[in-house]
Amino acid sequence: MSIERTLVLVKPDGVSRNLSGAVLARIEAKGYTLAELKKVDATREQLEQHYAEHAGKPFYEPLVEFMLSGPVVAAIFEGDRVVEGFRALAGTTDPTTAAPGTIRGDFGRDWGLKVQQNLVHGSDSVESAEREIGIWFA
Ligand code: DAT
Ligand code: MG
Repeated sequence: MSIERTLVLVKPDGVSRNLSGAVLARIEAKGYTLAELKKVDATREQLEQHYAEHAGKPFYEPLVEFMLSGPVVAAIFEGDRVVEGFRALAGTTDPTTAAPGTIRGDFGRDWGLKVQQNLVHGSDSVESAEREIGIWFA
């Protein structure tokens, strides 16, 4: 057993489409435990820290602007191997091609050159999770 924590964000597209509950329900149904939950208007500073690895990439500024376009729902989930478990639930980055059965694959698609509208963020490693939890739940 390796009990981990992961940082989940329901992005502005998921919140504005009233899908926050559906997303959280899938994570709980998988057997992960909700530890913290809040709705938050992200700041540019938070997003620059959160997405620091992507600074300078062509999609970085549109991504930050998108994340500022409305509230997000931030959650910490706990469980055995929850980091990779949630990434599997979320599906691959591009919602158009994410596998059906995943959050991105079932609820998302490319609404017009907007891969960033893929409903959810999930930490990609235990180390990333701890860093990101510090940004959103300081
Ligand atoms: P993930 O969210 O699957 O971990 P990532 O960390 O590579 O993906 O990128 C962070 C976010 O940036 C991603 O959720 C959506 C956006 N993004 C990634 N690649 C993109 C691209 N080629 N064009 C537009 N947005 C992109
Ligand atoms: Mg990522």
